[in-house]
Amino acid sequence: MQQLNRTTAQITQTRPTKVIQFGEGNFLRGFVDWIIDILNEKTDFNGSVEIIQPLDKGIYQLLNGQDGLYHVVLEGIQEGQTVQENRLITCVSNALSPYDTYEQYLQLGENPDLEFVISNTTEAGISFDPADVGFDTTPNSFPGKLTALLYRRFTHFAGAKDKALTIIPCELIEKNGENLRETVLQFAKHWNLPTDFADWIQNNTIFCNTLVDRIVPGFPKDTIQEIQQELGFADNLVVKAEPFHLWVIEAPESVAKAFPTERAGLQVKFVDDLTPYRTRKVRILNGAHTALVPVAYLQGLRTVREAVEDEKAGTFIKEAIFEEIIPTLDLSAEELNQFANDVIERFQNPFIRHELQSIALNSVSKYKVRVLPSVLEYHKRKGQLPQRLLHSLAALILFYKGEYNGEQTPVNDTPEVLEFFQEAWQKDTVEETVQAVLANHDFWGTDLTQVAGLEATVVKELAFLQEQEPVKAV
Ligand code: CS2
Repeated sequence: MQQLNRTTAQITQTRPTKVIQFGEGNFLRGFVDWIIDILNEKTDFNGSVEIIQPLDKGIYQLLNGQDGLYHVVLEGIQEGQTVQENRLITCVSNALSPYDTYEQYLQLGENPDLEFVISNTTEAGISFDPADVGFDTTPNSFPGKLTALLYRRFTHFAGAKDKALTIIPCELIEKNGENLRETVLQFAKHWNLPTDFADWIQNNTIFCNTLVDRIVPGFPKDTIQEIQQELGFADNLVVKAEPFHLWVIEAPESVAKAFPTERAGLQVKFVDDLTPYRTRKVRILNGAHTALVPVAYLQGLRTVREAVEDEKAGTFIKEAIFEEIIPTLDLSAEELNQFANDVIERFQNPFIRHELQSIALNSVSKYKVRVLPSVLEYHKRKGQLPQRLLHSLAALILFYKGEYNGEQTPVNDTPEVLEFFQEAWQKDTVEETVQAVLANHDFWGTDLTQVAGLEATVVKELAFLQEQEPVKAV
C-alpha cells in the first residue's frame, strides 16, 4: 500500500498560513481542521494551518512524515440513516514543537497572513502559572507560549492594529475566550512586558468564547487495516469521528465574515450569548462522560458504548442524567430530554469505539467543570445530595489510586494532581484520603468537606466500591 504524502496524494496546491493551532490531538484534527478543509473547498477562505504541539510530547513528526495529510472518517446514524464519509485533510501545512525550535516558533508571529489562533488543550490548559519561565526558553503552559508569540507579533508589526489576531479557544471551560485573554494579560504583567502590549491585547486582539461538540474517538486501531485498504493509503493518522458537529462562537460580525462557515453549510453558529448551548452540552454530554468513566472502568468496561449498553453502568448513567443533572438546568424539559436522548444515542454509535481511557485524561479538572456544578446546584435546589454523581466522585478518587483489584487504572493527569493523589492515598485510613481530596481548594475551587453530608456520602460510596467484585479480565 502506498505511503501518504503530497506526491502520492497528488496535492500540489499551497495556501498561505492563516491559522495557528495549539494542539495536534484527535479533536482538533477531526473537528477544526475538518472544518477549515471544507472552508477551503467551498469558500474563498484559502488558508492553511500550522500546528503547534503544546506539550513536550506528541505526534508532530508523524504528521510531518505524511506532509500534514491524514483522513477523517465519519460514521454514525443520523435520522435513522447510516452516514459514512471520508475526507482527506489537506489544510495542515506544517507541525512544529516549540521545545525543539523555539525561535522558529516565535517567527510564526511575524507572518502577515496570519489571522487566527485556535486551541484545545483540555480543561486543564488555560491557567496562569507564576512559576512559568520567561521568553528565553519555551514557556511550559499554553497561555505562556501564546503570550510570547503575540508579543513577537506586536513588536514585529510595531503594534499595528490590523495585525492583531482573532483567538478561538475550544477548551470546554466557561468563558474560555475571556479566560484566555485574562491569562495572557497575567503573563504579560508577570513578565513585565510593556503596557502598550497589554493595551493591544485588550483593545485589538479578539478572544472569542466558544462551545464545541463532536465525539472524536480518534485513531481506529481495531479496524485500521480495513480502513487503510479502503483509503488506498497507509495513513497512520486516521481520525474516526461521528458525523454530528456543532460549533457555537460568540464573536463580532467581522469574525463571521472572515470565517465564512455558514456559506460552507457547516453547523457553526455565531451568537451573542452561548450560555444556554454550553450549559446543556457540558453538563449533560460531558458531565455524563466524566461521571461514567471511573464507574464503568472499575466495573471492567472499556468503551462508552459498552458502558451505556451494560445494565448496571447504563442504568447508572441514565439515572444520573435524568434524575440528577437535568433537574439542575433551566431550559425547557422537552428540549433537555430531547438533547439527553440524542446524547445517549450518540454514545451508542455502533461504528465508533470511544475508549473510556481517552476521556479519563485530566479527569479532576473535567469533574470540576462538568459534574460538580450539577452536584452543587442539585444540593441547593433539593436540599439533598445527588447519590449517583457522588458515587462517581468516589469512583474517581479510587481510580486515581492507580490500581483497583490488582489491576492498574490508566490515570493521566498533570504532575501536581498525580503527586497529590499519591500522597493522599498514603494516609492511614480511607476517611483521611477522602477528606484530603475533598478539602483541596485547587481541585474544586471550594472546600467540599463544608457541604453538609457530602464527605460521609463519598466515604460510604467508596467503601461500597472497594467491596465490589474483582474487575473482569480484559
Ligand atoms: C470527551 C469530549 O474526551 C472527553 O473529555 O468528553 O471530548 C467529548 O467527546 C466532546 O466534547 C463531544 O463534543
